[in-house]
Amino acid sequence: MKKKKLPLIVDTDPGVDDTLAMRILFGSDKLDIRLVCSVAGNVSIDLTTVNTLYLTRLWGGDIPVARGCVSPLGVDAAYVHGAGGLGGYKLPPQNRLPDQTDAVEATYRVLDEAEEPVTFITFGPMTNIGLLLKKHPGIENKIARIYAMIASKDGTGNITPYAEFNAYCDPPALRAIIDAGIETVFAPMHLGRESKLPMSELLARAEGTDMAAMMKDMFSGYRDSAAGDGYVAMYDANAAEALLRPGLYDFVRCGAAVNVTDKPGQTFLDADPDGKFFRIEIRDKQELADAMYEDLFGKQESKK
Ligand SMILES: [Ca+2]
Repeated sequence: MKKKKLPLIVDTDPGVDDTLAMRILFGSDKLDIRLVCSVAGNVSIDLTTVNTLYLTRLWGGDIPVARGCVSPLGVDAAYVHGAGGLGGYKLPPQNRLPDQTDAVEATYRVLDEAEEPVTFITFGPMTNIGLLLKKHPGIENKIARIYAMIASKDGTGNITPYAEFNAYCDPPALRAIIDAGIETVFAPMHLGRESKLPMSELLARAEGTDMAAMMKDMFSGYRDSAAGDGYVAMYDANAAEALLRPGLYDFVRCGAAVNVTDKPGQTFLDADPDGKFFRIEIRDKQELADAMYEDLFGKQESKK
């Protein structure tokens, strides 16, 4: 019997590493992606929406795309991801508009119509889901689980000394998810660096695929000082792989706390056998890298 596909909503702010994570998701035959929402984060909502629409049409066909929320703080990470969000890659001219103009209501409709709880994967700030919980109390019961690239496990940060970027952009939204007790699998900040991949190897493997030219341009305008020159920190891809290949990670049961006052966005994911949440840790870096290469570019003959 054919296995049922997992109903999924994707929430993203592309983003160079979002792009790679989306490629991994769209390449899977295990998912029933019902909606893709943009959210402001790496760049403004106008740009993340254009990028989300482009990437979804490229790899996901007619999956509906909804425009999400603006950034409450107006911060972005264009210094890492380039002015347009996709490094040095310039999108071909597009005239398509999002199918829905309000990601919060589009998400609500998908959940309301679903016969079973729906899983989420989030690669950006939690703004859309935070607002969803506020506007539609009780809707958390229709959310099966959230896989999220957000937070650090120990109160350290990248955008500030104490806050990870996605958590920093909207701490109250993250708190709303924690308070609602939605089972969340956190792919914390440090995994991005632990799973970093050399651009040269990514480009060599992309050779001959539809991603070759795009990745070359993308990497030309991308620089993450945390990963180091010549590397891509695979932050968002860890959330995708945790969903698709859970065996690559240890799922550590934990609590979750986020500071919304004096150190906004500071998070702690302390191990706790009675905790409601999970944080993932990489089991074997080489195995994970091989899985990411395969999910990005397909199975390849080993290079002699
Ligand atoms: Ca992201």
